[in-house]
Amino acid sequence: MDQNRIHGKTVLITGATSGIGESCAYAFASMGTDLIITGRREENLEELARHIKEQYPVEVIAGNFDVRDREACIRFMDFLNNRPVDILINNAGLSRGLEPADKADFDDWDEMVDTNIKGLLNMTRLIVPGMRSRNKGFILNLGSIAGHDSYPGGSVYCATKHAVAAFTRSLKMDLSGTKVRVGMISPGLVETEFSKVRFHGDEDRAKQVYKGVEPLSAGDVAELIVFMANRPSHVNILDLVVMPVDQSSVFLLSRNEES
Ligand code: NDP
Ligand code: 8X3
Repeated sequence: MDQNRIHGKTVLITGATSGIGESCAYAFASMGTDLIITGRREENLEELARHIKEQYPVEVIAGNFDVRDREACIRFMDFLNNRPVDILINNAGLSRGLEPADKADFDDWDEMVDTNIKGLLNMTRLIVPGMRSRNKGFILNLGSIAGHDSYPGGSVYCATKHAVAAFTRSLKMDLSGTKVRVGMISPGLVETEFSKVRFHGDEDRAKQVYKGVEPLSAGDVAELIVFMANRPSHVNILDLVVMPVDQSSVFLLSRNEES
């Protein structure tokens, strides 16, 4: 069995109120990692904190804020009062809409850019100085296969994930000479609230995305994120691309039409 190198460390997870972030909270707690969980839906955060504390002997701190709001991010970091964050999971993110670029909604674009890029930048800028001064830490960004390729209707979502990929590589270089590790994970299709959010709450349309394929689960991705965090301190996985076996590219899904 793999050695546990993250027991007693502290992980801060953005977007822990559902999907991959929520699964990461359980996966890290099962390793004995203390949690700082954040997101906008306060009720979900409270429920998650309660469930984790019932099951695992770890500390759980919840932060209810919007990563787009830089002042709120700063206030939360002040509240943490220099508590060291060993692992930062920049997970909060979303897609909105699937319209061609010439018909897309400006507000959808703003929301994706402000959350997926600027929110991630806010949290990284606030947390990395502590990691640099301690000469250790791990920043894990949620990329996507949409950060490696583009697809019609995904123009701005794909652009935000390409930005995450570019930023991740630069950040690794900026931290060259330190022992701080930087990486990203680039999943394909994962069944979470992602498609429901993309289609503004249209559950039927969201279900069609996963019809006839076995997508990744949030737990599959969380397991890999824990694996990345748990590597020896000299091992840096820069990018881990993972898709379900039924998916071979952003375009190629093998659907079982009968199911
Ligand atoms: P979910 O919609 O289930 O989760 C998204 C999380 O992000 C929620 O916890 C949400 O919390 C949080 N979030 C969104 N906007 C904000 C904000 N402004 N401030 C704080 N938190 C925010 O989707 P996933 O779990 O699938 O998505 C997680 C990440 O994984 C995203 O970055 C996504 O792009 C990426 N990804 C997803 C894939 C997929 O197929 N599902 C594939 C590849 C990457 P709340 O609403 O409470 O704020
Ligand atoms: C989510 C995967 O292919 O829907 O990042 O963009 S995809």
